Amino acid sequence: MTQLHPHLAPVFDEVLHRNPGESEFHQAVFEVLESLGPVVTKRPDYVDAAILRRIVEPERQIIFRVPWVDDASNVQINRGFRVQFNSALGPFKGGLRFHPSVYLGIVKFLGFEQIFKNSLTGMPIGGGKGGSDFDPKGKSDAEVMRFCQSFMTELSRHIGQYTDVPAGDIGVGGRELGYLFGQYKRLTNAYESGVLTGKGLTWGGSQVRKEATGYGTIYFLDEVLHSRGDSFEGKRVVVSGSGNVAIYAIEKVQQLGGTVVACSDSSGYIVDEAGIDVELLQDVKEVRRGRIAEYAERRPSASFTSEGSIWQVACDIAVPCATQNELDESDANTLAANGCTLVGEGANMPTTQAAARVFASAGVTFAPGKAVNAGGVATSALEMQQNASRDSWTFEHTDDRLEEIMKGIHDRCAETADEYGRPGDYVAGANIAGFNRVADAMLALGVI
Ligand code: NDP
Ligand code: 2IT
Repeated sequence: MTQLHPHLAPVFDEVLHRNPGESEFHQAVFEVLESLGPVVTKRPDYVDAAILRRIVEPERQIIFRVPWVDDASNVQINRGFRVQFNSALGPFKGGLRFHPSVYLGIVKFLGFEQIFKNSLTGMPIGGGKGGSDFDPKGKSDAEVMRFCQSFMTELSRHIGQYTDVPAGDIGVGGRELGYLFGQYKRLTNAYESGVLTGKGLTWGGSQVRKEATGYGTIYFLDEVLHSRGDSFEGKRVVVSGSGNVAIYAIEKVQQLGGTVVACSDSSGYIVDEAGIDVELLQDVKEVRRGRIAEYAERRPSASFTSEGSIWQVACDIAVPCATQNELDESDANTLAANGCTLVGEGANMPTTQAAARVFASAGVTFAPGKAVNAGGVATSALEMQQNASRDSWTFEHTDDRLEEIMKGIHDRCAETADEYGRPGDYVAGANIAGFNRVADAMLALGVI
C-alpha cells in the first residue's frame, strides 16, 4: 500500500474507525485519497474547511425493512438502503442495486464513487446510491412487482426531482423501474417524471439511456485509442458480464470495427471466436433472463466454461462490465502477459488495487470506472432535462450529446493528469478533476 499524504492519512483512519467491516467502502475511499496528495498541498483552504473529512461522511443514510409476500403466500423480509452521499452539485443521483450481496458497505462505496463520477460529467447532479439484498433471479414478475412496491413505499418519503433521483444498477432494469415508478405515482398522486431515470420510452424515458453506459464506455476508450493514433478497428476485445452495460458495450465495439470474443455471467464465460452475436445474447439474457451457457448451446462457434477466469482469454482490450473486484492481481498479470494494452472499467471498481498496480507497472493503460462508465448517469441527467422541459429528443441527438460528454470527460481527465504532473494517469486525472469541482462547490456553500 502506498503512503497517504500526512493530511489525508487521518481522514482515512477516521473512515476505518467509523465504518468497521465495510471493506469495499474503505477501498473506494483509499483509491480517491491516494490521488489527492498534490491537491491538498496546492489547496490548504480545502484542508482548513475540512472538505476531505466532510466528503467521506454521507449527508444521510437510510436503512429500512422491506416486507413482501411471495407467490406461495410466505412473508419475506429484505433490507433496503439509500445513502444520500453528497448534494453540493445537485440533487443526490445514482442507481439502485438489487443483489443478495448488497449491504451498507457496497451501497456506500457506490455512493462515494458516484460523487466524483457525477462531478466529472459537468452536470448538476450530486452523488447517492441505494438498493437491497433482494435477489430478482428466479422470482416471478408478480414477486418482483410486490417487492418493488414495498421498497418504494418507504423510499418515496426520501426522494424527489429536487432531492434525490434514483435509477437502475445491477438487478434493476426497465421492469423494476416500471414497478417502482408506478408505485411512486400512486402514492403521491402525481406524474413526477423527474423522480427516477432509466424510465421506459412510453412513460417519460429518454432515448439512449438503455444503451448509454455501454456506448459511453466505448466512446471513452475510443478517445484513449485516438490519443495514441489508434482505433477499435481490428481489435480483439473481452467484455465481462452480459447485463445492461456489457451488452451495449459489445454492440458499440462491433460497430467500431472491433471483435468481442468473450463475455460472461456469474456462472461462467463463453468464448466465441466469430464475434459475439448481440441479438442472440439479448435474447438469452434480456428477453429470456437465462444463463450464458444457453448462448453456447445455440451458437456453434461458441463454447462455455464454468471454471477459471474470463481474463485468461487473450485480448488487446479488456472491458470489465460485471461487478466490483472481478479482476484481481493474477488476472492482471495474465492480461499483461497476453499483450493487453488497455483496460477500461465499464463496471464500478471491478479492478482490485493490486491489479491496478500491475497495470501501472506493466505499462497497460488503465481507465477507471468513475470516468469510463459515466455515460449512464450523464444520460440520466439528459433524461431529467427532457422531463423538466416536457420534451423528448431523437436517438441521434441524444447519442451525439452522449458522445460529446464522453469526449469532454476524457479530455478533462487527460488534461488534469498533465497539469498535476501525471501524464497518461487516468486514475489521478479522474479523481482530481472530479474532486476539485465538488470541493469548490462545498467551499462556496459553507459548513453544512
Ligand atoms: P446487470 O444486472 O444488467 O448485469 C450484471 C452482469 O454482471 C450480469 O451478467 C451478472 O451475471 C454479472 N454479475 C453481477 N454480479 C456478479 C457477481 N457477483 N459475480 C459475477 N458476475 C456478476 O447490471 P449492469 O450491467 O447494469 O451493471 C454492471 C456493472 O456496471 C455494475 O458494476 C454497475 O454498478 C455498473 N454500472 C451500471 C450502470 C447502469 O447504467 N446500469 C452505470 C454505471 C455503472 P448474473 O446474471 O449471473 O448475475
Ligand atoms: O453507477 C451508475 O452510474 C449507475 N448505476 C447509473 C446511475 C444513474 O443515476 O443513472
